[in-house]
Formats: sequence, C-alpha cells, structure tokens
Amino acid sequence: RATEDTFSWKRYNNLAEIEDWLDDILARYPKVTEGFVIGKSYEGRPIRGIKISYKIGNPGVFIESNIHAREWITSATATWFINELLSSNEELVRELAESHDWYIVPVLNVDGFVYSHEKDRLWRKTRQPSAGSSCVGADANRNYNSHWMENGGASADPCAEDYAGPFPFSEPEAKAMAEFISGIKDKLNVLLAFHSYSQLLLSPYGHSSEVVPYNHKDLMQVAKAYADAVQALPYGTIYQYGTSAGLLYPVSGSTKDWAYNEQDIKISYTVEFRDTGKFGFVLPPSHIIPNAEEALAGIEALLRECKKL
Ligand code: ING
Ligand code: ZN
Repeated sequence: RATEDTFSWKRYNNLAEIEDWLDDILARYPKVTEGFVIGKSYEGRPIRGIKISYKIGNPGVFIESNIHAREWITSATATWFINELLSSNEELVRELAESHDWYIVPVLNVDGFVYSHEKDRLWRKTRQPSAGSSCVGADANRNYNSHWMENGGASADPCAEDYAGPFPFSEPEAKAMAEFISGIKDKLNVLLAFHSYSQLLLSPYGHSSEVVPYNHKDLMQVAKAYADAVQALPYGTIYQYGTSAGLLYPVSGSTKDWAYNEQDIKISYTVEFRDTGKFGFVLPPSHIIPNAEEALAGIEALLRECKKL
C-alpha cells in the first residue's frame, strides 16, 4: 500500500516508487483500470501504462510522458492526473474521467529516467549505445518514423542531444509506442505528449513550417481553450500555442507528428509544462501540484472544446 513515505507529490519519485504506486492504484480501482505493458526498454525494463475506462466506446485519449528523462515534472503530473481521474469528487473531473478512455504511460523512457535519478540529473536521451561512438542514447522524440531526419529537425551526431538515432524506430521505447498505438489507433481521438519546460502547446508540424492542411484552425482553437483555462486558475500561468516549427524550432520524428501524420490522430499536441526557464528541468517539487492542476484544467478545457468541432 503506497504511503507518503513511499510515494508523494511533495517530491519527485523514482521509477520503483512510481511502479509500486501504479500497482497500488491498479489494485484499488480494479473495475475501471487495467495495467498494460507496451514493450521493453533497451536495458530490459517493462514500459508500463494504465488504461482507465468507465464505459465502453468512449473517445480515447493517449498521454505519453517522460520520453525525455530529465523532464521529471511530466511523470509527477501524469501520476497526479491519474489519481484525480480515479478519486476526485468534483463534478467536472468526474465527467472528464468517465467520458473518455484514458491510456497513460507515465514514464516512457524508463532507462533514461533511472539514469537521471542515479547518475546525471540532466540526461535526456535513451540509454542504447551508438555503434562507432562513445556517446550513449538517442532522442526518442526524434526517432519516430515520420519525416525522420528531414529539414534539419534532428541531428545525425550521436553525441548531440537531439540525435535521431541510426534509423527510424531504432530505439525500443519509440518502437514500443508505435506498435501499441498502431494497435488501438481507431479508438484514439487525442494524443498528448508531456514535456517540459517552456509553457507551450505545440501542434503539428514540426518537420515543416507549413500549417497542416486539414485542421490547423481547429488545433489553434483547441489549444487556446487549454491556455485560457490554465490562465484562469489563481496562478495566472501563461501558455503560448502554435506549431512546433513556427513557435519553437523545426523538429522531425516526434511522437505528436507521427501520431498526426501516420496514425490519423488529428488532435495531437506536445505540452511543455512549467516553467519558462528560471528552474527549467530542475523544477522545485512545490510546483508539482500547481502544474498538475493546470494540466487538469487545460486538458478538461481541451476535450470540451474538441466536442464543439
Ligand atoms: N521540447 C521538445 C523537444 O522534443 C518539441 C519540443 C516536441 C517540439 C515535439 C516539437 C515536437 O525538443 C523539449 N523540451 O523536449
Ligand atoms: Zn522533452
């Protein structure tokens, strides 16, 4: 049974603590939850997730979190969010929880996450060695097979932080995601990829500065709903929104572009959580609950806005 000693949102938890907490959640809510494993990491760890479903046939939402090892606020937020979906008594949260099927992977880059706890707090990439280089790991968020390595959106240098890997889906973590999502894509309406930091909502494309032909206006309208809901909370936190290539920088081979381009998941965003650089990746734990409250308000508004499209 998870207690304050073994798991808490007052501090950042390691992978073992998160997995024990997940087991506890699955045991406490057996009727509406189901654990799943999308595959194994390079170092052989299972990559685990939770499905939350209150009724059959709800629109599906997939949340990818902690693909980048050092972005600890993402798994802290994802776990808090899971707990709210299951335990909140607020009417809005109950409605949100029970009107969608949730697939949430709190820590995708399990090897990198462990490494960031034990060896290097600012580790970003996977932990698979590169042939012909002493540098380890690839950027899993440049490794998806969608416009891979196009238009300067990633690096071919194994030592670079945005190394795309030797070939698309060379990283078992990205490949596992692709296989799992491909299997349920007909059930998925929305994909959110949790990152930090910068307080942004990024829509496709990353690989091109063109706007998507199909639903760019919708994606901006839905992102605005998220940003407005966050800003309306007492913290007044401001999120900007736009396409990754337009607002940030060119990115090829990311999860959200792959989901949009190759899996036909037409509401697909990267969410960059707090802050805007004061603490950056090393966000103090006192931000966990405020950030998570913002994510909950944002996602609630986002999904409500989707219904209007
Ligand atoms: N930022 C993201 C990155 O992978 C991003 C930004 C993600 C842009 C996906 C476009 C698409 O570089 C961080 N902080 O990881
Ligand atoms: Zn990231």
